[in-house]
Amino acid sequence: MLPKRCDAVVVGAGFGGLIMTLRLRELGLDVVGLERGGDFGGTWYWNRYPGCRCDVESMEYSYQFSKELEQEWQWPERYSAQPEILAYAQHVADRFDVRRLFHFNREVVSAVFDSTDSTWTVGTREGEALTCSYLIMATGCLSAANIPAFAGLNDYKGRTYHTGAWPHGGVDFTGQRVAVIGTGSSAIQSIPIIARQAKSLHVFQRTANYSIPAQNAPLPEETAAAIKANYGELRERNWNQPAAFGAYYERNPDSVLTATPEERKARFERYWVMGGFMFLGAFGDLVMNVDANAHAAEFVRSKIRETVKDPGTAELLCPKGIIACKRLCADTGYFETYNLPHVKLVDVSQKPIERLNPTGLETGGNHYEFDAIVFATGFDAMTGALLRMGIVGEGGLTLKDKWSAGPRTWLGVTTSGFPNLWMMTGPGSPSVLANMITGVEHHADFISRQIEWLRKQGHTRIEADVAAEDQWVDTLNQRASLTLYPHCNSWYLGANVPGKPRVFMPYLGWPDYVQRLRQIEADDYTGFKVA
Ligand code: N01
Repeated sequence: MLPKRCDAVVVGAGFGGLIMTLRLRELGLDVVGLERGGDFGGTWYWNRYPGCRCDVESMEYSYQFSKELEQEWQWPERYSAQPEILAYAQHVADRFDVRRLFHFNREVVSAVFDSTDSTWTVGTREGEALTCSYLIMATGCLSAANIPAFAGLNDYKGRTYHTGAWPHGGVDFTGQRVAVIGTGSSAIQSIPIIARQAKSLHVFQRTANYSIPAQNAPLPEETAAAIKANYGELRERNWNQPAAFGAYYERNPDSVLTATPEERKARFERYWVMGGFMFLGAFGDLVMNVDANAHAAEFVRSKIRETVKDPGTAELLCPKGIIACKRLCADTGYFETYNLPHVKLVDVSQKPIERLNPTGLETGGNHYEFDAIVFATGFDAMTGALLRMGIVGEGGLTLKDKWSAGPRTWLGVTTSGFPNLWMMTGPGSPSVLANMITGVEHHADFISRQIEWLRKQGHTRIEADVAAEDQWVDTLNQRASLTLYPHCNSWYLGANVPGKPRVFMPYLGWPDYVQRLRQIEADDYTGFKVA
C-alpha cells in the first residue's frame, strides 16, 4: 500500500531515480519511489533484446558517488551487456538500502499541483493517490516506446516485440521467419544475434545508419586495476569532456580539410580500430563542418562496401547524409550479417510499409510472411514519458499544452508554471548528449541541494522564472543551429514521431553546463522564483 502523504516522490527506478532517492533520504526527507516496472534498472530493465549493450565504456558508465562501490565492482567487458548493467543497478539499490523506499508495478498516470498548499498529488494506474511537497520525474529520455501506427497493426496474428519492452524470459527465434523493422542502435545490436537463430530474417530499412564497430572485448583485470588506481583523476578529466566520457582517448584537434589523403586515411583507420564514438575524435571538425563531415561519412561508406559482398545490398546500407547528426551506432558484426544467405534487406525509403495483415506485412506491392515481427522503431524521446503522464501545473495548465510547440525548460531541470517539480536529464539539459550516469548524478546533487536550501530558507515553493526559461530556450536553439545536428531526421528533433514538434531537445555543451549550474547555485538560484 502507498502512503497518502510524504515529503518527496521520485518517479522512476532507473539510475536517475535511484541516486535521487538516495540523496533525498540523506536530507532526512520522507521519500517514496514509484516505478512502473518490477525492479530497478530503468532503460536496462526494459531493453532486454538480444545483443543489448552500452556504447559508453563500462569503467565510465558507472556511479561516482561511492569510492568503495567504484573500487569493488568488477566489469567483465569493455562495453557492458544489459544483464551486467542491470545487475549493477540492482546491487546499488540493495547496497545503499534504497529498495525499501520504492513501490514497483506502479505506473504514474497523473500529477496535479495544488497551489493552496504547494503540493503535488500523483495518481497511479493502479488507482492510488499520493500527495507530496516535491515531485521529481526520473522517467528517462528513451523510455516511451514508439510503435508506428501501421494500418492493420492489430490484424497481424504472429508474435510482435518492441526492443524497448522485451519479454523477461527472452525470445527463441529458432526456426522462425523473422522481420525487424528499423535500423537504429537497437536494431543494429540485435540483428546479428537474431540472424543466428532465425530461419530467415528480413530487415526493413527506411534510413541507412552509420555504425562503427564497437571493438568490444573482455576487460583485462590489469586495465581495470590501472584505472581504479587513479579513478578520481579519470572522472575529473571526464567532467571536462564534451560528453562527459572518453578522457582515455586522444582527440585530434586538427582539421580533416588540411590533411593529405594519406594522412586522412591513416588517421581514420587508427580511430576506426579504437571503436564506437572514438571514431569521431579522428579530427577536430567532423561534427562542426559539413565538408569535414563528408570525409568521415565517405570513410564509413568505404568500410561498408568492403564488408558487404552483394554490391546492391552494400549500396542500400550506405548512409547518404551527415554522420553523427543522428546518434552514431556501435555494432558487433552488423554489416557482416548481410552476407548470410538467409538475411535480406528491404528498402522502404521510397515505398513505405503499407500495412500489416494476419500473416505479415505489405510494402512495394509485395507481401512478406513472418512468424514474428520485431519493432526496433525507437522511442518518443525526451518528452514522451513526461507528456504521457498527464501533468497539470499552476492554474490548470497542462504540460502537454505548455509544450505543444516543443519543450520549454529552465536548465532542463524545471519548467515555469510547474512549481516544486523537477526533471532529471529533462529536455534542455545535455542528457542524451552526455554520459547518462554522470548526468543523473549531477542532477541528483543539484536538485537535492536546491531542496535543502529551500527548506533552510523556509520557502515552500520554487519555480522557474519565465524570462530565464525563455533565454535558456533561445540559447539552446542558437547552439544547436551552429552545429550539424538539426540537419537530419533524428529523434533529437522529434522527427521520428509523426506530428511531434520539430525542436532540438538536448542542450549542447556539457562542461559549461556544469559550470553554469554551479554558478546558479552559488548565487542562491538565479532564474528561480521562491515563495
Ligand atoms: O531507435 P531509433 P533505437 N517505418 O529511433 C525506424 C539509444 N540506444 O531504439 O531513421 C520504417 O534510433 C527508423 O527509421 P528512420 C541510442 O541513443 C543506445 O534503435 O526514422 N521504419 C529507425 O531506423 C539510440 O539512438 C544503445 O527513417 C521506421 C528505427 O526505426 C536510441 O536509444 C542501444 C518507422 C528507430 O531507430 C534509440 O535507438 C540502443 C516506420 N514507420 C539504443 N518508424 C547503446 O548504448 C521508425 N522506423 C548501444
